Amino acid sequence: MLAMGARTKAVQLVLSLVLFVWPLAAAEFRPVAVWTDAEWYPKPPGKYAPEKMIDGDLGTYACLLDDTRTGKDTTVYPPKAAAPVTATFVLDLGAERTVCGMRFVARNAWVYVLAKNVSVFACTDAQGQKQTKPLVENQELPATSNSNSAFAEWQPVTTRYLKVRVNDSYQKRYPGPWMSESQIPWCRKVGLPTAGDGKNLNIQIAEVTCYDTRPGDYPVKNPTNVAFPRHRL
Ligand SMILES: [Ca+2]
Repeated sequence: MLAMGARTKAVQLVLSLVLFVWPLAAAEFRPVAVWTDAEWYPKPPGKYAPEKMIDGDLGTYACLLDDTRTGKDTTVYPPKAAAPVTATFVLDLGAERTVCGMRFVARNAWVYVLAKNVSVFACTDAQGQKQTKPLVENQELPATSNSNSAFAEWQPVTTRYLKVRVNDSYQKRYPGPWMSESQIPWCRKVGLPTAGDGKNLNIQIAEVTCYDTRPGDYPVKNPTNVAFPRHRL
């Protein structure tokens, strides 16, 4: 009888823990498909395809090429690409989900090549043409590298498809002169990935996920009266 009572208490404890934790745990949804009308870096074939941003592998990344070729320089790649570096893609969550934000994971390298500014829309088709509803517009993302994440957030919405317009990328010519005169030549010399030389204008994304509750690693600004938050001490 005593054992039964202890077991019941244990079950109650587990249940109450589950009920307590369940609403707080953020669910992240990995899209099941991605569509884009942008080109992607073609060599070697498939290595930088859009699907690499939804394959669950931080070591792979999509490399979308600038789709607004407003420049004159044909020696850059893609030819005539120019800032701002832009592209559009549509994520298919596979089913209707209630989502309030998107995580953009940077490529695992010491280079800033992730999206810099995005607008996100809900839509009702896989190519982002129908009933597009703006969720967040011209959201500036922090410069992010080394598998770290940048976030865009909006009021919760239930949708299957999300259209992302990248309004600019960090992968363009960085302001000089120290990058072009020292950092970039040094990277080339020691064989590290380079970015910011203005020769390649693209957007590189290792992973994209959507979430229903703000994730625990979302960077929250310090309250104005706190020098350093206790949870980060
Ligand atoms: Ca990937």
